[in-house]
Amino acid sequence: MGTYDPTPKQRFTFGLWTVGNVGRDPFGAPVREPLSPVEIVHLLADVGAYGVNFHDNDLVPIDAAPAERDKIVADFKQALADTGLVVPMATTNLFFDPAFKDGAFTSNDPHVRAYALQKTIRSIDLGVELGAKLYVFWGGREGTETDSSKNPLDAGKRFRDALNFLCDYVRDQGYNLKFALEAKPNEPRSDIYLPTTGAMLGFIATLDYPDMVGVNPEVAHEHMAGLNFMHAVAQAWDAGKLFHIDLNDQKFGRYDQDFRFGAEMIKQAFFLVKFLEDVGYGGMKHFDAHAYRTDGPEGVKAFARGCMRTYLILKEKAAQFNADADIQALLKDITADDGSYSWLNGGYSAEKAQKLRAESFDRHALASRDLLYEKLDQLTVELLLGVR
Ligand code: GCO
Ligand code: MN
Ligand code: MN
Repeated sequence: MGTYDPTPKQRFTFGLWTVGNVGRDPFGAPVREPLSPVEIVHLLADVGAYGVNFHDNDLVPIDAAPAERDKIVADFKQALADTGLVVPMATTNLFFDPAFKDGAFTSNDPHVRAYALQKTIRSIDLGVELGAKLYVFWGGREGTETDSSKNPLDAGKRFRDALNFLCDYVRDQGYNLKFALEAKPNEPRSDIYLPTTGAMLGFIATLDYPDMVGVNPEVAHEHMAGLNFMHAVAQAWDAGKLFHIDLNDQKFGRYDQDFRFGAEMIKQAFFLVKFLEDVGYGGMKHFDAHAYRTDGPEGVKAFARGCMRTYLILKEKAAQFNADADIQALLKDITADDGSYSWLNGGYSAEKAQKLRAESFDRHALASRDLLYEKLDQLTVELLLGVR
């Protein structure tokens, strides 16, 4: 058994907005004192994180004067230097300010769209200045309450134009920066465009520089829609598009709960970690979550440590699964191949199609096989419950 104490080499990251979350919700006021960005960097270093990510306005308030901005950025850089934390990812807040109430890049108002582009360009400059190699786009307000207000084809075109413009900006500046699109089905808008990771993957193929753009799937966002997150991650991985990942947890179908990783759905979290470890995902493991509103400063640290510990425990469980003789024997049986149909591998040919037509199959025999997935799943559950 390992110690499960996180260290920077495991590449766990948090946003300023995660451990910095003050516990405000639509029904209640903040319950925690705000922490400065410098305090957050030190907190994250204390708990063993590798990096810290931010929205432009997590770091620099939207109405900061240039001198104030420079001081904040200098202090933040000093905290990074003092702790060794890095900034792998940055993003723009295009959802909080009332100017974005009807969207940013997809707003019906060209002035709002231009402002969103300007804000993003400035924020990209700031992210790159602090070392970010990845830039996330979560279109928090890119949606509708009523479809009488906006044509989704116009919205899609505007979003595409904005991303193309920004890709060209990055190329023009010579920045070493890639983009990752983050889907969410709803909240805060009633409907948000491109609501799933799969939708984002389809959209990326329509961009001018698809190679620069991948996805940032989030557990909670696929779970809000009742979907299997690991399957979405696998599709992104298969497409070479898993540029980043937002780890957290939540119950299916609820509001965006942003709970500690593994707090709700241990089995889903296990298969996710197993997938990431089995394929050798080498990107950042970012926790986009926050502590329960019931908790104060100690609870926030327990939350951050808990996210990372659970990941490391599940990583150990995944190795145990891969080494478990009973589980592996079952898997070997399940996937056994006697080679009878290896002639079908390697693609189509007219001869193969001809030969296939002539084959006869015993459907009853095919159906009669007892797959023993019950046994396999129970072994998995017992492994997770710690009795294997
Ligand atoms: C949310 C989103 C955000 C984004 C963040 C970075 O549901 O609030 O997940 O936390 O991840 O804006 O783009
Ligand atoms: Mn979220
Ligand atoms: Mn997120």
